[in-house]
Amino acid sequence: MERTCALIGAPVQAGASQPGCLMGPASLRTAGLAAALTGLGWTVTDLGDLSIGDPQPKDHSNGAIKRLAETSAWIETVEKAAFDAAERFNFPIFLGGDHSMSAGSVAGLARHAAQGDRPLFVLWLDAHPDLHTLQSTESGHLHGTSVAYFTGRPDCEAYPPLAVPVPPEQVCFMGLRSVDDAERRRITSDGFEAYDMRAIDEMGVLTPLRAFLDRVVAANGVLHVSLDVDFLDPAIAPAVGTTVPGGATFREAHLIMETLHDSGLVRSLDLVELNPFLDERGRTAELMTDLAASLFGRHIFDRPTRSMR
Ligand code: B3U
Ligand code: MN
Ligand code: MN
Repeated sequence: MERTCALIGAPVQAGASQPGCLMGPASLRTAGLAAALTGLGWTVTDLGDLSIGDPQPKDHSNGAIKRLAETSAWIETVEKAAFDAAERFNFPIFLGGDHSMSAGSVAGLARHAAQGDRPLFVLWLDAHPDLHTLQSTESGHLHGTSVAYFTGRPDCEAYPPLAVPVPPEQVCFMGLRSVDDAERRRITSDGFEAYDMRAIDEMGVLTPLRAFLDRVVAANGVLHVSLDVDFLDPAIAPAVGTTVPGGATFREAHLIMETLHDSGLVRSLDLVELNPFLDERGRTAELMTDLAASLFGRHIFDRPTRSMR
C-alpha cells in the first residue's frame, strides 16, 4: 500500500479555557513529527496551517458560550480540509489546536468515509467526553462540545450544518475521569462505548481496545483516533490547560498506539490540546510525537502481527 501522510495545522484556541494552543502545530513540528514518520517509511507532506477570516459575531441564548463565531468558522474550515486531505492522502494528521478542531476533522472524515460506503469509527482518547451541547455547556468553552456536534445531537444548530453524523455506537471513549452530569446521562442513554480510568485500572488497556477494534472490523469500518494531551497523566504531559490527575501512563499510551498500528484500521489522527506555553522543555510535544510514531509502526522488536485487515 502507498504510504502518504499529510500534516494539517489548525492553530485554533478559541475553544480552550486559556490561550496557548495556537502554538501547538509549531511545537509538534519542532519536535520532529515529519522526520519521525519519514523515518518509518512514510511520504510526508506538510500542508502548513489553516486559517480563518474575521467572522461576524454570533449570539446564542446560552450566555456562557465563548467565541462561538470563531469556533464555528474553524469547524467549517477544518471540515473541508479534512475531506480534501482524506481524498488526496492515505493518512491525514491534524495538528491542534484545541479539541474543538476535531468537530471539523471528524465531520469531514465522516463525509469522506460515507462517500466510500464505509462507516467511520472514532477512538476518543481524553479525560473528558467533550459531549456538551451549546445549551448544556456551563463553562462555555467550546472544546467541550465536539463529540455532541459530530454525533448530530440537537442543540448544536449554531454550528455549521453537519453532512454525515457519526452514530454514538461508533464512538469509543478511553481515559475518562472528568465527566459532567449532562455528559454522563448522554453516555449511558446514547450507546457510546466508554471506558473510564477505573475500567482501565481493572482491565488494562488491551481488553477494551480489542473489543472496540473487533467491532470496527465487523462493520468494515475505518478508524479515526483523536488524542487529547489530557488523556495522559499530567506528570508525563504537563502542556495542557485542563490537567486531570490519574491519566494514562507512558506505557499504556504506547501500547494503545502499537496495538492500533498492528490493527491496520486507523486512517487519520488528531493531536490536540497541546499548549506549548505550559510545556517543560518540549517534553509533551516530544511525547505526542513519539506516540504518533508508535501508531505509524515504530517498535522495538518485530512481532507476529495480529492484523485485523
Ligand atoms: N467538561 C468541562 C471541562 C472540559 C471539557 N473539555 C475540556 N475540559 N478540555 C467543560 O468545560 O465543558
Ligand atoms: Mn478533549
Ligand atoms: Mn480533555
